Amino acid sequence: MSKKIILSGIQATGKLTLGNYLGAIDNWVKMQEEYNCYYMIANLHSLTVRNDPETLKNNTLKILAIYIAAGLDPEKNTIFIQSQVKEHAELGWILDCYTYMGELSRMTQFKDKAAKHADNINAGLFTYPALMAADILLYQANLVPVGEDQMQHLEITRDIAERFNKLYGETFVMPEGYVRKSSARIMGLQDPNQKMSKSATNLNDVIFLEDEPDVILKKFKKAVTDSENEVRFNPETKPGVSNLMQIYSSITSKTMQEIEKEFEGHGYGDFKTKVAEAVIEKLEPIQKKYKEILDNPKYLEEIYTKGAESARKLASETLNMVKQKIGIIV
Ligand code: ATP
Ligand code: LTN
Repeated sequence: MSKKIILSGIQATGKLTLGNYLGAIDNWVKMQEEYNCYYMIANLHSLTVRNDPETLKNNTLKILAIYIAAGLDPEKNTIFIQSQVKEHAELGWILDCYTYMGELSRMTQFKDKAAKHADNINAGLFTYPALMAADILLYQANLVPVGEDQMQHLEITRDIAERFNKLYGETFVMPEGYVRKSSARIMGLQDPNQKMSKSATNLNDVIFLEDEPDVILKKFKKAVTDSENEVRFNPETKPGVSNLMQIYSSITSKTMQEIEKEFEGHGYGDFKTKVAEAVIEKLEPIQKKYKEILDNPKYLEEIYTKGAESARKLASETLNMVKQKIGIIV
């Protein structure tokens, strides 16, 4: 039996965070043996906010370097840059025409980003989910590993696919979202009621994958907790401590009970240091490899060139089928 297909991606806007790593990349690494995986850098999606051109280019390559440094094997996976496979933009347009304004206006990501960038609520920000649906459907993906915040986009993708299949007969495979429970939503260290996000304004809220060990330790030490001084899991009443436990758990694979036991009778100071140390230890080899890879732009170019070639094969097959069905001359 042929392997199931996975597709996922990360926008090339800003520096990657511990949330991106635990919520997305680390899961991808675990899936690469079992599935036929397509992992992309969503640089077209990045255009929905304003970027400095040079920074966008650098961020695209940095994310690629992180993918490899974190353990994605370019021999086993198809790793590519979205814009290099033109079929994404083309199917994106087609799917725009099968997506309703009403559906798009319900998207919480759109509402959040529109509030954050009130001076630039562009049409691309609004139709973002149709392009994301194209990313997924082009590869007939069965499974899409993402953080919990992306599940609404998965649902709209399924709605679009189903609508299209009803109109034109079986065309797209129905994708399922896949969220790993332990790291579904890593929260900010300063505001544990908001997800940890690349575009946060308070830098102490976020652990960036590039942060030096002393910076990581400092940020964890400053993390917001509560006045109980008891390491106990309860996201409702103890969001700060629970978030730190979540991070510790997804790195060490310990259960919440095991963590509660480990820190019974210890204060928060000790706990925070242990969480920081676990994160530092996990990130150190990744950071080392990341620096080496970034120093070798030729290697990166080889990877994305080969990835795009391989991605194009499946993408163009799907796009041609779609065009034939809707009456666009191929
Ligand atoms: P932005 O802040 O610019 O919206 P982001 O940090 O949310 O960016 P995305 O590119 O939107 O990053 O997300 C890439 C992947 O990382 C998605 O699968 C998303 O669900 C996951 N992810 C992002 N932040 C978190 C988080 N805090 N916890 C778990 N998963 C996350
Ligand atoms: N919208 C996603 C990034 C993204 C994506 C995709 C994720 C773009 N295309 C396709 C999975 C599948 C986000 O994380 N903000």
